[in-house]
Amino acid sequence: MARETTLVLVKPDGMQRRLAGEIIARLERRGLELRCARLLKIPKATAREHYAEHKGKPFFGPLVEFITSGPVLALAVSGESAISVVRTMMGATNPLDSAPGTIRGDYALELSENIVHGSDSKASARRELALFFPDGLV
Ligand code: IDP
Ligand code: MG
Repeated sequence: MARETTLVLVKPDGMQRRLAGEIIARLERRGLELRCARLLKIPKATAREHYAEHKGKPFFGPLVEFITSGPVLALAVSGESAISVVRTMMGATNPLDSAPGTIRGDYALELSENIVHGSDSKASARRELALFFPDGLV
């Protein structure tokens, strides 16, 4: 058990559906702390880097197109075991498998439009936070 910081993105579909406030409220009510926030349209190069682990997969191109299709809200979120706690709150990657009560399980039906991103490990969190908050604020 340790205090961690993780990257959460409210993806373009979440922003378009005005779910940013709901997602922030869930994170805060859980006891997590917002450390930094940025509303931005992700540059293509940043998106490719962010999703580098998926390079070569058939959905990589559409994924980069989608994540750069509109503004996202990037959040640095801290708390006890924040990385896994946020992943559990998000629900399974495919919303058809996400449990009710999770963000994806409550608000999504499509794998490619699943509302939120959350870092999946300490190494990913470090790498992704540096991509979205490069000024050393986090
Ligand atoms: P995660 O967002 O739960 O960490 P990843 O496997 O890292 O899931 O995939 C990144 C994103 O790519 C997913 O959130 C989802 O939107 C999309 N994705 C994952 N697998 C597929 C697929 O097989 N087809 C289309 N989109 C996918
Ligand atoms: Mg992932």
